[in-house]
Amino acid sequence: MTADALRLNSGSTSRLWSGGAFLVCAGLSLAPLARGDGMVTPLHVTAGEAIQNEFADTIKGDHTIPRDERPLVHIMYVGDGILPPLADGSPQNQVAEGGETYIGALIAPSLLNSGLFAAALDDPRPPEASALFVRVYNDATYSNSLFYTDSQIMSVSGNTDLYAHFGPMTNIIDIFRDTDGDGLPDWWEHLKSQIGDPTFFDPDEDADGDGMTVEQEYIAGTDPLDPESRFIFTRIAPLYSETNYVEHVWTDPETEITYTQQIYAVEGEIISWPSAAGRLYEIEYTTNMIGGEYQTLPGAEALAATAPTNTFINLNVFEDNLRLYYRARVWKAE
Ligand SMILES: [Ca+2]
Ligand SMILES: [Ca+2]
Ligand SMILES: [Ca+2]
Repeated sequence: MTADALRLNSGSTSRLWSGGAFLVCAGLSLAPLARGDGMVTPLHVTAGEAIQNEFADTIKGDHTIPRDERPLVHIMYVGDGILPPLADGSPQNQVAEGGETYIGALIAPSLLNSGLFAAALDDPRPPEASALFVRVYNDATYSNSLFYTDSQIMSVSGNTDLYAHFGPMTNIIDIFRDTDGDGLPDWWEHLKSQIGDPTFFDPDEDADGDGMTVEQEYIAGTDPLDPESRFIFTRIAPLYSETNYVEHVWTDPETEITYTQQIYAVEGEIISWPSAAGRLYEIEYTTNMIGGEYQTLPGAEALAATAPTNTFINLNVFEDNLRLYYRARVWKAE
């Protein structure tokens, strides 16, 4: 395969599929979350007050039941905002390393039923200025929980311990309500409107002028008010062999200096795009962008999100000098 074999036509424009999928090219880069660098002092995260359940009763860490059967606590990174749990209760925000604990954990036995917990996030400790929050479920597993409560946002600063203060319990089913019936759940409109309006958006409008409607941005997990946030390939680059190369040697006739150059073979192609939790992706290719049939790229079916970026290495071998055009499809995992 030559370097030419997999070149993408970077002049292509967006193409929409039913269900919110399109052909994409061009550049947007999202930096992955930085991790702690060398700090090993544990970060203590503690409940600032007793946590109450949906009936305003204290959630207890009953010492008569095993630790992991007490109500679940997640300490999570804020990232793009405090996102509600998915329909199965699983978190959309990233849980910090060591950030899963239980009510009554790491506190004195006399405090087990006080509705408190403490957690120690050890190495890799969240880096300075990370934004964290705590979610407490009303059961020992998120899949069994019907309610949850989130703390306020806390910023990691030096070796200062963090104290979480909580709002009221929220019914997990309620957050999927769609008051205006436009297909965009209230929680998403509330979060993305930036003004807390649960009926803010028209799903067919392109509110930020980036070529994607609000509904498409909802499906792709991009920001409907940020034109830089859209579903595009952020990287398409050759993957060079580390061992397989052709060596060219020549001598400059004037200086009589001999040069050696290794030209490494292209073994595949690196394809990256911005991704969001709870989405699945598929990459298709064609050799003829004008009216050609797209086929699924072998190995690139129903790829789970590794937010904020997914990368697929295409190692499929095609004929030499065959130019491929890609498009990606995204849908929400059920
Ligand atoms: Ca709605
Ligand atoms: Ca848009
Ligand atoms: Ca956008």
